[in-house]
Amino acid sequence: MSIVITAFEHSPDGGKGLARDTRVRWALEEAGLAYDVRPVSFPALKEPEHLRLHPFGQIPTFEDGDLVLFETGAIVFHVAERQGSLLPSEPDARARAITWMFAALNTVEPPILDIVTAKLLEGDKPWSKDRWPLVVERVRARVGPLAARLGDAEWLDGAFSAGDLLMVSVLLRLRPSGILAEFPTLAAYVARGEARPAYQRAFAAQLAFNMRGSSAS
Ligand code: GTB
Repeated sequence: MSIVITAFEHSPDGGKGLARDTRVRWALEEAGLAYDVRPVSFPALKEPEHLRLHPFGQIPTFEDGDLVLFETGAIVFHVAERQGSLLPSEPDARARAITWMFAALNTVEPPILDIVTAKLLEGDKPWSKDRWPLVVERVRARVGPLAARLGDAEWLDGAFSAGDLLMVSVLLRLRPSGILAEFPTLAAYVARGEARPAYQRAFAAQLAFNMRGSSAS
């Protein structure tokens, strides 16, 4: 059985790696698991064939034989459980790494997504300028304590884990706003994540996927 994930047929970011298939690709690369990618167009996301895989009509999904998963947290967790290196085997360390997975997705990602919403979806609203400082403050209120906890450590809790993979993936989306650069230790943490060979392979794969069909010069 081979693993198949879904990705945007053409990601709106043009291959900057910001769509969520990148974190799943990264986990699969860290785990050394081969996978194929099925492109899905925006209209097809909401059609019955895709809704059978993903009730909310989104990417990414993960298929392995009869197993179908959605939600990047669940997919990364499944990959980590299947192949040892992304979660520690010692039970307490494993529980702490899983805690960081939840923290990335439940606590740190929501205010960061609000930045994207405020810029891309609400930027033209008359109240957008008034709301912006509040949105930014809510991000700083999450990212500041995260930076304090990380300190000068390489990773959040010992060796690199699925918690770091998700946290780096979430923080990457802060970079265009300039807020990541306000926290140099976190910016360096993200850079360490991006420097991992598995991330590099995942990024290159999603870029090539998004560039397919474009003419070479
Ligand atoms: N909680 C889910 C998960 O973690 O898997 C969220 C999945 C999700 O938001 N998927 C988005 C999607 O399918 C793609 S990643 N959206 C289509 C829809 O909802 O109809 C979000 C995303 C999209 C585009 C960019 N970009 O171009 O920069 C970045 C991130």
